[in-house]
Amino acid sequence: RADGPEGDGSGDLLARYGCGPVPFTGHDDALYERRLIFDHVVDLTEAGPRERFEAVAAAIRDVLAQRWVRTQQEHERANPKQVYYLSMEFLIGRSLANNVMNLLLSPLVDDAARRRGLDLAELIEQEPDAGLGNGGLGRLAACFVESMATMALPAIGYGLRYDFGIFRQELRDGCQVEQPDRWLARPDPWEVARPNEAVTVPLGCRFEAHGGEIAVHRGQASHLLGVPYDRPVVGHGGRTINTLRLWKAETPDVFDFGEFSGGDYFGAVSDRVLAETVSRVLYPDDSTPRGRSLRFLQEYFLVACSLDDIVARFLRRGNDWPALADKVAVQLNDTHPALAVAELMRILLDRAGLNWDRAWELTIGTLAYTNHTLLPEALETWPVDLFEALLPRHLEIVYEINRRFLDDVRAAHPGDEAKVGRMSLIEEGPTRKVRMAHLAIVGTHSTNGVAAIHSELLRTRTVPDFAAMFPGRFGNKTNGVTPRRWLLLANPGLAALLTEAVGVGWAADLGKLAAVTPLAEDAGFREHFLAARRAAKLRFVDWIRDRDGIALDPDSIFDAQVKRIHEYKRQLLNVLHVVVCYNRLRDDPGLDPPPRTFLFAGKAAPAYHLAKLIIRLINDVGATLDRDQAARGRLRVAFLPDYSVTLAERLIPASDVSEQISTAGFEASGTSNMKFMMNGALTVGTRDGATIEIAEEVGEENLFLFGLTADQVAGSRGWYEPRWHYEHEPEARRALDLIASGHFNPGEPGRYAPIREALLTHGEPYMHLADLTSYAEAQRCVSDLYADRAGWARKAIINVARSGKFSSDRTIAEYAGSIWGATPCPVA
Ligand code: B1H
Repeated sequence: RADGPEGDGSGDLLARYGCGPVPFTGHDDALYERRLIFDHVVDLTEAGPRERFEAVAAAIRDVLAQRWVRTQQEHERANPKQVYYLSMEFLIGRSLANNVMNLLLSPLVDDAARRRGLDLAELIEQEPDAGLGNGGLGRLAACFVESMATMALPAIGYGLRYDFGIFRQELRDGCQVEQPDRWLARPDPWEVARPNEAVTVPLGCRFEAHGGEIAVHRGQASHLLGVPYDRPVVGHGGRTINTLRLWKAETPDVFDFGEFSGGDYFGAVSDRVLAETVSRVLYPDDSTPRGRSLRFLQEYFLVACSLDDIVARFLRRGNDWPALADKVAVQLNDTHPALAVAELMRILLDRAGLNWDRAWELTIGTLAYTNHTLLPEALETWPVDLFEALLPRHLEIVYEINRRFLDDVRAAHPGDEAKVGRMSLIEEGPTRKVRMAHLAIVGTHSTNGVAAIHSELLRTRTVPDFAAMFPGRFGNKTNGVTPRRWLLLANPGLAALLTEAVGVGWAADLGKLAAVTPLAEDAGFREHFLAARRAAKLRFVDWIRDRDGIALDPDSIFDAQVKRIHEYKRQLLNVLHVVVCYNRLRDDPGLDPPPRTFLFAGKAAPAYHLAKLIIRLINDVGATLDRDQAARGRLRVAFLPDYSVTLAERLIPASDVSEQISTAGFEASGTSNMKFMMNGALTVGTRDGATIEIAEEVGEENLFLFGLTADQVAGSRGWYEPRWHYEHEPEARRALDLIASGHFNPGEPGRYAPIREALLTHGEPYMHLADLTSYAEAQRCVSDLYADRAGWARKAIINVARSGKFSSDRTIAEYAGSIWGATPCPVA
């Protein structure tokens, strides 16, 4: 075929790897029926939607099984440099439609479903999201493993198989209520348990868990068992199928029932439950870890299981220790797996018997670290006491790393004990703590940030002493997102139009979209483009009505801010602007701006009270606008509950405006900004994170930038006075006063006093009021442009056309080239 069956560029990819698509089942067209009958023991006509979903998914897994095995065999045979991505989070979402797409099976599956009268859309809705992450960091990991498979890199992702992923968010009276996410309540059709490859994790003590913390019992060592559960990571084109290996914590039978249990049958069985608490639940804190001791154990469990597995694979392939850094590259997703530095040293010293210098050289050469946030409260530290109880040998190693490191610091800066204190791996104080970021920088050969500005701030402000000492270690890898899930799958109408415009191949080579640029001037193309966007909007309107009973007006501008609720992301700035607009409408009923629907979605960390209050405010404002004649039909606010990968896939293609309004210098990168751009939304944003690079790609005239720069924000620290804005800017004052007056919450007038208080505090760190005027001005430009259909379409098309840089394939190519030294290992 000249074109792939998707009409999406897969033909090109197939040509690249030299063969056509493998048929659905190897000519076995009854896989689905067999799965239904034999797995579910149910008559074909009586199977419910969930059973039908499981049978379809199992049939797809049957199709990919042989390719998955073949990928592993090829990697074993070729012994290439193997890449490992260690992450506490993989925010995967659903897999069925994604796997069908990447296997290039869509036409066959559509046809097979049609012949059987199966409603595929209904079956797809049966799959729960695998929500094993909080937000951007976890979704990035999922995009990365997909890109690595697409690019035929020999790569494995390692994470934890949480029984409960990110909590399900319900709204009651406009307030967030957390519910457990029972994503494994029904069997997951994608995972393969491999109990025979379980690994043992020794600990320095026994422990009990209480409320997310552990109590340690010193003196008696204990063990955990790590059981791997493998999930296929299908590369686009279906040639390489890599593995995402997630660890489940269990108790080793021999241990509990043998020497330790001492006849205490009941105690031993309940200890098994205790051990399993280690992988029970994902901690729901985005950007700011809460320092719970059970989390420390989770992090070590991930590191110990994964490194044991990595080393076993390395040796099994016939390699010898000196080749470790030539055959293995381990990327640490933030400091969460930074214990890998101490664990790998322990393996090389105690197991391989290498001397310190050799072990250290190999450790540094093998490991690399990505930083994802500059928020000081987010930099992980763990009490030395916790190390001492659970991982005494690791603490010894950390101390020795620190001793040698500080010797080097002193040699370079004699007499500068202040610097030594700043750089030490140990934070001295009432409780002594290990600084995980310092351990990660010192113990790896590469430290990178996730957008240009972030990497620069990391070097110049957060860890300048380290950047001076190890200048060659610091770099930037601007984030990206996979265009397969976020464009080809999420927006089939636009995807088809792009294929028509630039031909096949763009989905695996997003730079090809640049050829769309001149079509922004083609009136016919603009109409097709607007029609595709309209179709996505209508699809979303239907979907969200069915899901939540929320009725949206597709003739209004869909203006979306969807991300975790956090003060630095400034959902409050958005709300203040909505209230400014509301006041204008109340003042002047003759005003006629284009109707707008402000869409919010996002979860608040359960203990982050102000973030939860922000959710309630958004809901109160939304309900008030709906009741008020002045706003009706012109200005709406909707909070969509339970933001998830699946909701994002539907909402982003339907959105006209992308809100990226963090205080400059606070958002490391952002990745939804890229997804919106790719789908043709226009950005209203600050000069922060990767939004700066989006502006560079599209040109500042093709988005709406506003607000203070990161330098201006940093320069105002200490003297910023929000009251000045309150007193001199009538619209800001009226908006704040209306919120504080109880207008949106007559039943409980004082409800939003804490928000007013926070926004008016001297030195308010996120500078909401300082940016409100320029934000409102940018929003006025949005409304003006929307009235110009052609002008809007032009800019939107240019955004899509220039989104090539933000494919995670580009990001991964940079990691592979300049950090990992890894090359593709195509599977025949
Ligand atoms: C990001 C986190 C994070 N940065 C701690 N840091 C966590 C920190 O559970 N914890 O303890 C969880 C997550 N997440 C995000 O990473 C940044 O805020 C985004 O700007 C960035 O786009 C994303 C991916 O790099």
